[in-house]
Order: sequence, then structure tokens, then C-alpha cells
Amino acid sequence: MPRRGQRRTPDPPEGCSVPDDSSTSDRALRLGVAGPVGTGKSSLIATICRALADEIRIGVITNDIYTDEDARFLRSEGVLDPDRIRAVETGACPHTAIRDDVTANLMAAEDLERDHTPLDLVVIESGGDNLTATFSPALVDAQIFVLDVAGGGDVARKGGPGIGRADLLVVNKTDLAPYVGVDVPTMVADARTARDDRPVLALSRTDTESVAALRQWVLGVLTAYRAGQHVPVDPGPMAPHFHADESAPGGGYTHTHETHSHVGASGHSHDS
Ligand SMILES: Nc1nc2c(ncn2[C@@H]2O[C@H](COP(=O)(O)OP(=O)(O)OP(=O)(O)O)[C@@H](O)[C@H]2O)c(=O)[nH]1
Ligand SMILES: [Mg+2]
Repeated sequence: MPRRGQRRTPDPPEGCSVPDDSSTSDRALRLGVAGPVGTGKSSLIATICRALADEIRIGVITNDIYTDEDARFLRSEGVLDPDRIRAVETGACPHTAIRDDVTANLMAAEDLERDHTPLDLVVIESGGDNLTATFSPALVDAQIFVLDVAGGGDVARKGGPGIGRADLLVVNKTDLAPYVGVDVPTMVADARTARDDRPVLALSRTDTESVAALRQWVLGVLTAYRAGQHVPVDPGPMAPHFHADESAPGGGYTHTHETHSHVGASGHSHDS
């Protein structure tokens, strides 16, 4: 039975250094929040902080490609001491920093915990990405995948590792459903089917009942983690995908997360 803070950390991908933090057995629960661009990840983290900041000690790490926009948004919400919100600028496709080489995020989490010890929860927001982005279990203990109703009622049926196997799938912005012609119960039922009945939460930051359910879920995972009963699950790697790049001879390159390399349209490989 794993104790608090003990994770079944997989071997890091080739060429990638993951610091050994096996000594930090009392560290905070690390919770990842991933999902497509604009589905409400930062707002959901603000909601978690608002609901729980009086009860538990929280820190947040945001990931953006070029900016610290999300960290600045969260600081402006006034939900946490601003120094408890740290930004990682990934400088590359966002999933690289949460899946392939998680070093920058691990270091940010360790710095945050050292500066504000003891923390109970560190929430890590992925940069907005596509349906296949997932966190490495070397970085987080549990992960939430966020969809929103404005992305279309059929998105939940499209599957993918985050939709299928994240610890919690959130169908967000349900208050918008009447305006975008989405039937929330059908979307949630589709999501449950895609997830073999793993948890699905229909959420709106304006719906207090759903916010209470989110709060309860986070506390439940934290309690299990502290009791050594939470076992991190890897939803699985991203599917290989294509990155558009006008400067490349073939207009882009295929990017795979299983071999940890980019295979250029010209046939050349380079590290991610
Ligand atoms: N109506 C409604 N709008 C929401 C809700 N949650 C978030 N939003 C809005 O959705 C937009 C995107 O929210 P963010 O929290 O920035 O989304 P994000 O996923 O962090 O975006 P990226 O980090 O850019 O991928 C903002 O305009 C939010 O105000 C909600 O529950 N209801
Ligand atoms: Mg965000």
C-alpha cells in the first residue's frame, strides 16, 4: 500500500531528466488540470482556491508557451497570496512540459513547497492544448481534464486519454448550454460511457452545487492521498500529431510522444 507522497514513478523518457524526489514523502498532493484552450482551466483553479483556501494550504503553477498570462489572471483574482502562484513559460508545445520533460514543473513545485512549507495541495495548470494532452504521473498524483459545453456536445464522445482516463472529467460552463444548444445530461452520459463510469462533473462557476461537488472531490483525493490510499494513474501518452510550421520545407513536422522525438517533414529528427 503506497504511503502519502509515495508514487509509482515511471522511468523518465530517454534523454529526459526527472529529479529524484523520493525523499519528499510529506509533500503536497500535486493535481494537474489539462484540457483544450479556453475550456476554463484557470477559472476552475480559481474556483478551487476560492472554495478551499481557508481550509487547506494551496499553491498553483501555471504553464503558458510565451507568457505568464494565467498566473497574472489568478493573482488578479485575489484567491491566494500572489507568491503562491508561479508561472512556467514552456517555450514549446505545452504538453512537452507536462508529459515529456517535466523538470521545469517539478522544480517549480519543489521551489513553491520549500518557500511556503507546508502546503497541502499544488495545482498545476497545463497550457491549453488538444484532446490528447495528459500529465505524466512523474509530475502529478491526480489529474482533471476540462471540456466545456461551448466546444460542442459531441466532444465527450471523441475520447482520448484525458477524456477516457483522467481522475476527473469536468464538463464546464454548463450555464452556457442553453445558448450553444447543448444538452448537458446527454453530454455527461456520453462522457460517462467514454470513461467506463469514472467520475464526471458538470460544472459552472455560477452553480454553487457543482462548485461544492468539485470541492468535495478535491478533498476526497487529498484525504486518500494522505492516507496512502491514492494510487496515481497514467491516462496514457498523447497520440502522434502534426505541428504546422511555415518555415519547415514540408510545412511542419510530425510529433510523437512515444519516442520523444520530432520527425521533421524533411525526414530529420530532433529532440523535443
Ligand atoms: N459562462 C462561463 N464562462 C466561464 C466559466 N469558466 C470560465 N469561463 C470563461 O471562459 C473563458 C476562458 O476561461 P479560462 O479560465 O481562461 O480558460 P483556460 O482553459 O484557462 O484558457 P487557456 O489557459 O488559455 O487554455 C474566460 O472568458 C472565462 O471567464 C463558466 O463556468 N461559465
Ligand atoms: Mg488558463
